[in-house]
Amino acid sequence: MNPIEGDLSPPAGRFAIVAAKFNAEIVDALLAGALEGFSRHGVPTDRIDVIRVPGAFEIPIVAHTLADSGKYVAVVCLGAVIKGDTDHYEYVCRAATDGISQAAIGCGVPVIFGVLTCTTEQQALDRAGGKEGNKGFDSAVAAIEMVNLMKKLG
Ligand code: INI
Repeated sequence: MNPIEGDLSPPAGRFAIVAAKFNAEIVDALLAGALEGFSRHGVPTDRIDVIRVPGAFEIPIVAHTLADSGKYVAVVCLGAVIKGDTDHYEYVCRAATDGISQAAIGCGVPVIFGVLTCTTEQQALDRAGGKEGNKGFDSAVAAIEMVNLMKKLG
């Protein structure tokens, strides 16, 4: 067997982060985690562009545009969708998940899903620097791993 995987060595190139403004307190914590994840793995802040969008629903079109631009080696998507009293949550989650995965597949550039989909605000806080870690940090690490993997596969 010859396992092929991406390592966490610092890749060259620019990264983009698309971050929703909705549930800003949580997404800002994810963003801080992502920047920390990049910097700890040798990607400085001046090689990262941060683009803010109104909500998770708007992430896919911007992620697709960025991934397609040829300017970035990977795009990290950050958002927090929290269940309310209606089924609105389901539609926003579906649009974000489907759209983000389509952007990655359609552009051939890693587009990382760092969108929390939670039943309660506490679950989201726990995953945005709380007791369950920081999904933004994990997303930055996944982006680096995927860039290095795609390089090996190419
Ligand atoms: N956007 C989010 O990012 N998180 C949410 O929890 C959310 N809820 O629950 O409504 C949300 N809605 C806004 C949506 O993403 C769009 O910005 C809006 O519908 C305009 O298209």
